Amino acid sequence: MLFSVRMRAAQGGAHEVGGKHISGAERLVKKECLSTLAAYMLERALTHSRGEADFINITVEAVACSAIRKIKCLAIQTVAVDHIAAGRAAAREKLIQAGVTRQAAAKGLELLTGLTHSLRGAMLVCAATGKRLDKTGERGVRVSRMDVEDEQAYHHWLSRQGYQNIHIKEALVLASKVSSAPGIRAELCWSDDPEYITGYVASPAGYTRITHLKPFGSEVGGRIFFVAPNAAVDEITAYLENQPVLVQVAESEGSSDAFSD
Ligand code: PML
Repeated sequence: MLFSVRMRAAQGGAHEVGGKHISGAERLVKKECLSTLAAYMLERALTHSRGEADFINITVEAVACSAIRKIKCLAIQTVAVDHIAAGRAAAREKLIQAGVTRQAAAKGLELLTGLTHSLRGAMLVCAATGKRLDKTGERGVRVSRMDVEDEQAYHHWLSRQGYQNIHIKEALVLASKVSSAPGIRAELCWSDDPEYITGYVASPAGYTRITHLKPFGSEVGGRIFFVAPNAAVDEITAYLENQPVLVQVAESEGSSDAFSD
């Protein structure tokens, strides 16, 4: 048995009563890790660069191992750009390569740039029209119940490729789960951390980091999941929110080709 641990923190009261989102985290861990992890999550919510939380919710739920789906980690590529306009143009092209229409890619970018504050979850958008499909409003769809299968192997795999920071570690697990959902064509994300300007486009073909997607100092970030036209939005949402997933990395050096199923 594993335990799903979900943390969300806000300032000015709970999210439900209009508090500002400060931090969130998702893990799937063994029982013996629970108290250390809960203490780490509390500390993180109280010392975040978005501000100090005054509402912190940590939910712990048992998950049967038989319910867990194992999926492969997406391979990483980094595209270095000098400024936001170049970053957003690169993001648009990546989305188009992943099967999002030019119109939907432009609308998705508009939706993210048009936010005045960060959503806790993601917007689901049609990959053909760019129309928002989920009905979750200010909350967004929150991707939950995921982790890596072997934390040490994951950290080695990342650091062999020169990647160390917590943003990548967490975002790549989330993006791998999102890309494994039925009907997902691509994801576009940039951080709500004011000090972090790298964002990414992910799709079943891989995870492309783009080094400049938002202005330094901006607290507004978010995620758009582009879904195939006529995809079952309720089914995708249920998978993203409820299906427990463990992400596996390839065992041999920095390559995701080395998997044996
Ligand atoms: C986040 O931390 O909120 C999103 C991180 C996006 C980019 C992560 C990366 O550097 O690959």
